[in-house]
Amino acid sequence: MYRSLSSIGIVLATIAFTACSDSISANANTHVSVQDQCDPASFNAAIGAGACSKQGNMTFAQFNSELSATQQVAAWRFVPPNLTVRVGQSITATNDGGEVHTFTEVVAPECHALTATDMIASGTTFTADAETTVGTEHYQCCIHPWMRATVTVTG
Ligand SMILES: [Cu+2]
Repeated sequence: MYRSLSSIGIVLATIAFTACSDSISANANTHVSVQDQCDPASFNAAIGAGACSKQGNMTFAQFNSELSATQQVAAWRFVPPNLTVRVGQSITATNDGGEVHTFTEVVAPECHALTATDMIASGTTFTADAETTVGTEHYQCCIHPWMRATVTVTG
């Protein structure tokens, strides 16, 4: 009898552990892809060498045209824009674009206090501070302020 009860306990513990890790990985939600479509020839000509280090399909003129018309450029974005994490988890942001971006948690003046370590070079990954409180947090790229993500932090 003891033996079967302890076996059940092990099975239940395994199910609980599996369910727990499944719910974390099913979210796949602690990672954000930072994206843009900068065309290196025109961006580097306009901004400077190295401004765009990956092959994208939007010229600098097209970028400015869309920005002027809509105050944003849709291809410059965080994917996904909405994430859910638990307290204690942090979000990593990989720059899959060609320009430098930031992934900065914003409440008020964070974008005015950036340092070199906040810059996410093309092809690199940045890990934000672990979330410490339940609630809703907002992140943005301080260079392209329409690039935003909303993070729901659960207990
Ligand atoms: Cu950006």
